[in-house]
Amino acid sequence: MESSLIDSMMTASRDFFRLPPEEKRKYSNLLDGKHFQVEGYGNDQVKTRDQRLDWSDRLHLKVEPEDQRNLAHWPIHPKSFRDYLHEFTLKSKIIKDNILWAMAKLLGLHEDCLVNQFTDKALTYARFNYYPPCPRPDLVLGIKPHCDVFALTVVLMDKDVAGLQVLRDGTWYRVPTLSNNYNLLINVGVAMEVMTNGVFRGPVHRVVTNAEKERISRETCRFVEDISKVNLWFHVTIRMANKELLIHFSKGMNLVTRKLLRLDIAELSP
Ligand SMILES: O=C(O)CCC(=O)C(=O)O
Repeated sequence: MESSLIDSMMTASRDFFRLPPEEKRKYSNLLDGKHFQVEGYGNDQVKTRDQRLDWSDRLHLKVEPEDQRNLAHWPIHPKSFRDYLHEFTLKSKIIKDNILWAMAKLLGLHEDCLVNQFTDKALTYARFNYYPPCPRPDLVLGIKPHCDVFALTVVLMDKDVAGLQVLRDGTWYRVPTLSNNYNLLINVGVAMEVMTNGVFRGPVHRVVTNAEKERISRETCRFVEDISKVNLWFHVTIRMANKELLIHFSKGMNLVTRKLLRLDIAELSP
């Protein structure tokens, strides 16, 4: 992906988050100011009165299939936001397809196996995260610990400010920034973990806040249409292709539910 496109996308995202609140509210994720919907600009869905909220604003947009875009949620300011997002979506798809080919090869499967799981009806969402400076980073997270439920996520990270952390064996590891470059990070989601019978794992991750600096990230996440069907198909294929890859998940949806439940219960503290 050209660095000029990455720069333009980052600048357009920053400019959007700097718009006055009344302008951003035109794209609100609260219908009639009350009813939460996934798409649009805003914060977490508030489910309980004592819920701890994330220290971040988000803009969430469906970008694929192209004919299902709801342009009412797509900002018209800054002016080129929509064009950059369209181009960024196309380029991210090429990156994801390349990664899916490589992953299939690593599994000893035909290189098209994973790519073919995504028809042109597969959903892709773009999510823009804005983390303002936070006076008490010890008390609040930018995003709580979670696993992505999607198949693959391409994350475009802020080049100056780190914040993303990954959990491994009970320890949080900081994902560094690469100086002078925007980092494109590929995150494996739970759907991919299910599809590959756990060979590729979807990591638990979180975002910490920063007392002085704001941070922005932007990502595109790809869904499979029906995870349970994909999983069943893969059970057969992987078993045939590589005998030692034993099936360790009987049903994809069970794994997704278990992982999310575990996170809910543990509510891993910062
Ligand atoms: O901000 C980041 O670097 C990652 C964001 C993230 O994990 C998410 O949006 O689910």
